[in-house]
Amino acid sequence: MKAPVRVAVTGAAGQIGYALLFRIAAGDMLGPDQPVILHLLEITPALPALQGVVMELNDCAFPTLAGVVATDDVNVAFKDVDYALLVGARPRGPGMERKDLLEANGAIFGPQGKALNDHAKRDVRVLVVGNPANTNALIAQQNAPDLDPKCFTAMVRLDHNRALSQLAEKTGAHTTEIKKVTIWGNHSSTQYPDLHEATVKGKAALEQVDQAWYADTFIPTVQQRGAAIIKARGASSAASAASAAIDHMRDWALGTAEGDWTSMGIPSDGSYGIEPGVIFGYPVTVKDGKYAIVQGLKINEFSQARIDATNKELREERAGVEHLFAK
Ligand code: NAX
Repeated sequence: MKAPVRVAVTGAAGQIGYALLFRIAAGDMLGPDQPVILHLLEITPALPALQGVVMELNDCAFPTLAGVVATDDVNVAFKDVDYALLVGARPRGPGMERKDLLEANGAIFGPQGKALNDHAKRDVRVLVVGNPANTNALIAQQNAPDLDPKCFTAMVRLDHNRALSQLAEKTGAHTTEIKKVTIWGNHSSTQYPDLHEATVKGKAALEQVDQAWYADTFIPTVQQRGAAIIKARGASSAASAASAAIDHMRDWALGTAEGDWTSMGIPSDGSYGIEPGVIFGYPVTVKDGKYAIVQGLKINEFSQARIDATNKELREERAGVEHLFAK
């Protein structure tokens, strides 16, 4: 067994938290030889419920669970952490405007960014799941001036996995036989699930499905999948979101498979014409713990229009939260 690492999870008593913690503790995220100490953050009224979750975690007697810290103090939660999964967020209430939602989340992710800045390991890997995930990640990043901006990422992996699942169902393949799917841009309905480079059983995906299915069924189905789950289940995606968070962190820590890539929301660096300043879904490979944007892909007119639309939305979200950035 390796020495334990510290993994913070916020919103730990929520529904994603309940699906996530047991898998992290069981070794699904960092491997069966990597013990973890969980740092669980909740708001004060949720601490009794969190205590119940801690009791259950202990009752699992996981070989890879080396300790649990449960707290409502963000400075304790992020002390010396190697990984931070920021799940807890303010949901959109009835009649709440987008502006109010961004503002309410700024009050959460600004202080959390600062606490990471002050207390986390210098190479902390941060994944923001709480919505609006890309812009919440940007707020946290902009309040952590002493950390490498590349420490901050947002989750588009659930969208990526949903795209794999839709394409697998359509082509009769297994998701493991599909490579090189990309989610560009925002984790929202403007995201662009791109199949131009994707292969199914080694052959171009877009030669195996017709363009009408791609444009009129596949893309909107992936974009609207979150709403479809809410309609069916009466609650938003939880187990699948937790599973995607595990996938994102595992690939970031342990690397992507040879000959494939994944999608991560990461700070834009000018690649594919996306100027720095937003957290953007890109195709990435990971090696030795560092992610890199897949370069040199040809972007046709169809793709460019969709990448532009999701970029525009992220720039608008950014404009709404710039006043929350540390000077
Ligand atoms: P829940 O409402 O079940 O849980 C959220 C938890 O966060 C609650 O227990 C709450 O007490 C806690 N919390 C609130 N403010 C906090 C703070 N300042 N510090 C610590 N904890 C805090 O929501 P859940 O279904 O678990 O979803 C969590 C977030 O994930 C939501 O913002 C949701 O929109 C988002 N999602 C993101 C997805 C993605 O792909 N990026 C997909 C799934 C999900 O919709």
